[in-house]
Amino acid sequence: MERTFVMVKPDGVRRGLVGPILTRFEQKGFKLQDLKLMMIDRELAEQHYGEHRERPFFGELVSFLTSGKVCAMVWEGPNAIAGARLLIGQTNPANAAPGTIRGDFALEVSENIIHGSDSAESAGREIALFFGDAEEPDIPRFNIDEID
Ligand code: 3AN
Repeated sequence: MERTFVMVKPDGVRRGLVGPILTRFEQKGFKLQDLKLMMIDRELAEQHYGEHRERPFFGELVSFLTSGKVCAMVWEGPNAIAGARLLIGQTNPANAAPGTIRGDFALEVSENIIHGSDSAESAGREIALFFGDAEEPDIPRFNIDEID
């Protein structure tokens, strides 16, 4: 079993694509482990995309990510990291195959709807960044079996 971090970016949330995206992950068979709709501040955006700090589009990327709410999620399943990237499609929507999320819903790399972790190391780092350590959840959790 593997866990991955997936985030619907502000363009996806604005366009009402959270539902269709959740559906695709659920239809594939991945299990939703955590989810929150949130604004991210500049510091979190810069930490999340730290590896792109030197790239010419970094400022634009951070402004875009902080321009509206994102939907942060943790999905679990066999090969969840690579599997999520297959559902998401190529970084540049112009090259993303039809049937993928970017292939079906986006046109340009600067607004490509969704992020998915690219490795086990990134997944661990990003889940901790957005949801805190599993041992110390940052919000109270309810056990669904204990709710009538
Ligand atoms: P992916 O999100 O598919 O892992 P990365 O990690 O290469 O792709 O890029 C991270 C994010 O940076 C992309 N999701 C995209 O929003 C943005 N990005 C990548 N390349 C460009 C570019 N040439 N111009 C503007 N934004 C870009």
